[in-house]
Amino acid sequence: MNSKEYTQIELYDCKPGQERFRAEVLSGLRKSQKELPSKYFYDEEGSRLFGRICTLDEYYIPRTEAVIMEGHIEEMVELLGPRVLLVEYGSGDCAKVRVLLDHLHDPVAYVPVDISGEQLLRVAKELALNYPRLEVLPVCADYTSSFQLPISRRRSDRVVVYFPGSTIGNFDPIPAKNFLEHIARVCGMGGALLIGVDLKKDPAVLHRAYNDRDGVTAAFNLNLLRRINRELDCDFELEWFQHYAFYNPWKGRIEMHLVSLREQTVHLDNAAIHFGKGESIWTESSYKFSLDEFEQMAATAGFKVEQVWTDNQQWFSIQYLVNTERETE
Ligand code: AVI
Repeated sequence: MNSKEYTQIELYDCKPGQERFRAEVLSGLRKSQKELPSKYFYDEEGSRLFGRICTLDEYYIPRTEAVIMEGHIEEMVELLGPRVLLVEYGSGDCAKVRVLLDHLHDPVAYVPVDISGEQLLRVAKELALNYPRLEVLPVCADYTSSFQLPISRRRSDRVVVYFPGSTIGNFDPIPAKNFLEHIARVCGMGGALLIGVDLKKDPAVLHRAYNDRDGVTAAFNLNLLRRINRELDCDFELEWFQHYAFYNPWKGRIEMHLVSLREQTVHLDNAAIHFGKGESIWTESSYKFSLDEFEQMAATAGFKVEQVWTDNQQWFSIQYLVNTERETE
């Protein structure tokens, strides 16, 4: 094997344990507006269902983002420059990053970060085979908490974080700003962020995207309860909860809930959690931005928006941000 080829893949495991999962579920269900963190959607079945959502006609995000990427990839890699260390948050099946990896000039390493360890190791091995000159350093972690970036063998000219899919929209405004600040520290002064940002649009389009006719999004939402039953030995009766998603124009976000169809009590450890008929568990927010709103939020985190690419309908954007303020952690 050529010494420049990297096919030995080791996983850096910083995955949150079951105890944290249990604690976050319990504290969310004890709130007056019950809630569950959306990051727990992605067990094996949840990741599979999300993969199906991404193929739905109604869910415009992946195809719109892909069209923008493909149409502007040359400009993007020019801006990113050579010898980049590329970090992807929430890398999933690592499908999107391939366009970048195919075009980047001599990338030093690729660090996919994901909470789903088995999938991560499998796709990291595949990538290492497909890109033998690239060092692949997978990190299994909840990327919303801080974790140590692995050190690449070759020195990079800059660290670039890739955060596609508008997952930034799944954070509330203050956590979103904190998260962008954390990214700024990871990529360091002069480092950059290439991020997918979903834009404000006709609420009817948004409503359809989160209420697809095949009920895949509903199954994705309900699967969270199935996961909690299985992993935390809880007794949610899934047939008595219903998916409910709507656009809240005042807050500029889709809210996804699970509504209790009757009065009922659910048990978790020693806690009995009571639900009134019609009461909901808030499972996800998906914020939609105007270009100005996003630019302002990025600026509060120390990022300057240098370039924005959108589709013809201005439904989605990919933005290139440079860290002008924050030193590395
Ligand atoms: C991952 N995230 C950007 C998706 C979204 O659109 O907020 C998750 C999703 N929820 C329902 N459908 C898709």
